[in-house]
Parts: sequence; C-alpha cells; structure tokens
Amino acid sequence: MNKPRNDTLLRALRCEPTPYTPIWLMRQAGRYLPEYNATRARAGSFMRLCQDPDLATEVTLQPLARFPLDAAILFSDILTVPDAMGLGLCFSEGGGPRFERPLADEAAITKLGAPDFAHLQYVFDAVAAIKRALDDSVPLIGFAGSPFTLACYMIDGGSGADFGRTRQLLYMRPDLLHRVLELNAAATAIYLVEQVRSGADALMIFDTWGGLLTARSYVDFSLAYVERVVAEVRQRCEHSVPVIVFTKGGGQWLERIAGCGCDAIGIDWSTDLGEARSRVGRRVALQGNLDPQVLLAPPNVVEREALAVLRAAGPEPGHVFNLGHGILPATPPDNVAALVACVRTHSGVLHRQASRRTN
Ligand code: 1CP
Repeated sequence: MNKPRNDTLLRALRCEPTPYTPIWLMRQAGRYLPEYNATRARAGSFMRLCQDPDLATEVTLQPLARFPLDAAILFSDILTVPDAMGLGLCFSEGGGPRFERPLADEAAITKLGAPDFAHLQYVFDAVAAIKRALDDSVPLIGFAGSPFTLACYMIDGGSGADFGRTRQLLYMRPDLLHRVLELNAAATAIYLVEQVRSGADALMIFDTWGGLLTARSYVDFSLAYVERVVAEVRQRCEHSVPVIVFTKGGGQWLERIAGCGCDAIGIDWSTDLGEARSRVGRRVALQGNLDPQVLLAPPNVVEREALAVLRAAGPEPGHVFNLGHGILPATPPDNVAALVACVRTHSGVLHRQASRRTN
C-alpha cells in the first residue's frame, strides 16, 4: 500500500512534528453540502449511497474537492454491522436510523450471531474504490461504532433520547448485555481489519453513547470492549495502523481511555484540550474539539474560536484539528472554508515558532 503524499494526519496521530495541524471534520460529507443532497436524491436513499461503491466514492470526495482537508473518511455508517447480523436497518426521511428487528427480548439476544460478512462486502468495496480515487493524495480513515454504541441502537431499536432499554438491561440482565457486547466486539475487530486490508490508512471507533454510562459501567460495558477491539486489530493487521477512539461525553475518563491501546483520543467540545493534554501527557495524540455550533456563527467568530482551540492544544506535536462532534446540516459551507484556511495558516505559524524555540 502506498503512503499518502499528504501524511500530516498520520504523523500527527503518531505525535510526530508536522508543518501545520492537520484537519478533517466528523461528517464532512453530509447534508450541509448541496452536492451531497443532490447525489443522495439521485441515489434515492442513504443506504443506497452507502451500498454503491461509486456513489460512496463520489460523496466521500465532495468535501475534499471544496476544502484542502488532510483526510478522507469512508462514507458509510456504524449500523452496517448490526444490519449484517440480520436486524434490518432502515432510515426514516428525517435521517434517523431504525431496526426492523431490534433485540426486543432474551430470545432475540440468544439467537443473535456473528454478522454475515458477505453482506458487508459493499463497505470493503467502497474502501477500495475510494482508496483508488484518492490516488495517494490524503489518508483514508475507516471506522466502526463501539460495541456499546452499537448495542444501544440494537436494543432500543433506533435513535432515542437516552437509550433507556439498553441501560435498564445493564442493571437487570448484565449477562445478556455482555453477550451482545462480546459479539459486537468480535465482529467490529474483523470489520476494521477488513477495512485496513481494503486500503484504510487509519481507523476511528465512535463511542457516541459511552458518555451515558456511570463511571464504573463505562469501564466494564464500553471501554473494556473497545480495548478488546483495538488489541485484536493490532494482532491481526499486517502493518501498524493508527486508531482513534472517540467517546462523546468521555472527558472525565481520559486517563483510562489513553490506556486502552489507542493512538489518539477524540475529544468533544466540553473538555479543554490543554487540560486534556496535561492529564494524558504525551502518550496519545488528541483530536478535536471545536463546538459544531460555532460553524453557524459569522466567519470572524469561527476564526476566533478556531484560534482558541489551536492555543489550547499548544504548539507540541500530536494534535489533529476536528469538531467536537459531527458537522450540523445547517452549516454554511463558506464557514467550513474559513475554518480550514484559518487552521492551516495559524497552526503553520505556531508550529514554526515552536520549532524555532526547540532548535
Ligand atoms: O439523511 C442522510 O443523508 C443521512 C445522514 C447520515 C450521514 C451523512 C447518517 C444517518 N449517517 C451518515 C454518515 C456517517 N455516519 C458517517 C460518514 C463519514 C463522515 O463524513 O464523517 C459516519 C462516520 C457515521 C457514523 C455514525 N452513524 C455515528 C457515530 C458518529 C456520530 O455522529 O456520533 C452514529 C451514532 C451513527 C448513527 C446515525 N446514522 C445516521 C444518523 C443521523 C445517525 C445518528 C442518529 C442519532 O443521533 O441517534
């Protein structure tokens, strides 16, 4: 596999010096882009976009054609894995995911098995097609949901306010929840390794709902399974691939997350990056953490807030600029252009000052 010409992301994830801070954005291909909405309309549905490698490639590349981003992220969804376990994924017109056959009772959980990986071939084909289209320009990030975040959707049946059924099960029948998490962890490890074999240069594990848990259950029901996934990926991959772990609402557990075997921690907007750095030391890179709401403000506010994130991250290597969560559909694309330009220019100045100080 050839190395991307722009490898600032991969170097920052390894905490190596870079001439500027690399930037990519969670949900960078999405509904804030008119060209995404046009392709989605042509495809007819979100799932058809994911399942057609040519369309998935087209939408993956759309933000890169507009903005000088330092990474592409596979266009897909975390819920492809439970779909391949037979739960029947569908999306309502408003965009929220639903399962036709959620894990409604003990019998459904007992019957649950490994996914049919033939039903996930479209994901691996999309990775390979995107990798070819990128032509070694920037790295491609593959991804999966954390075992716990997948379980939230599988048990509650779709997006909900607080995934109360899943959290009830944790107290009433922890054995059943552990069974689901074990299956999810085994499936996720294979799923990520296949993405690497198909061309992914880095991996991200989205633990979007881990922050709903108590401190004790976060470790036992989410982080322990993320750790298992990371260890298995490391063992099965022929070459080393950086892994980013993002727990939304996980700011209070950063020291523990830093010890799960990952290379980088995704930080949401509620934690100060400077404080995060002093807590985890230089063991891992940090990714984040502009509040996505900032991108709805005028460009001068976007620049002011982006500078505050850069200053909090500090001049040392090991920061990847990103949002604290996904970009909002109402974001004006011009604000994204202003953000990317601001990060490139100002981080370049900060990095040059830092390297003069150390030379
Ligand atoms: O209507 C549409 O066009 C669908 C909107 C949409 C998009 C653009 C969904 C439905 N998924 C996606 C793509 C997607 N999902 C990516 C693409 C890569 C990128 O550009 O970043 C990624 C990485 C995801 C991952 C994902 N899906 C997560 C984890 C990240 C996060 O945002 O927290 C989660 C929780 C999902 C479930 C999901 N799929 C779609 C939606 C709207 C949701 C969230 C539902 C909820 O809030 O519960």
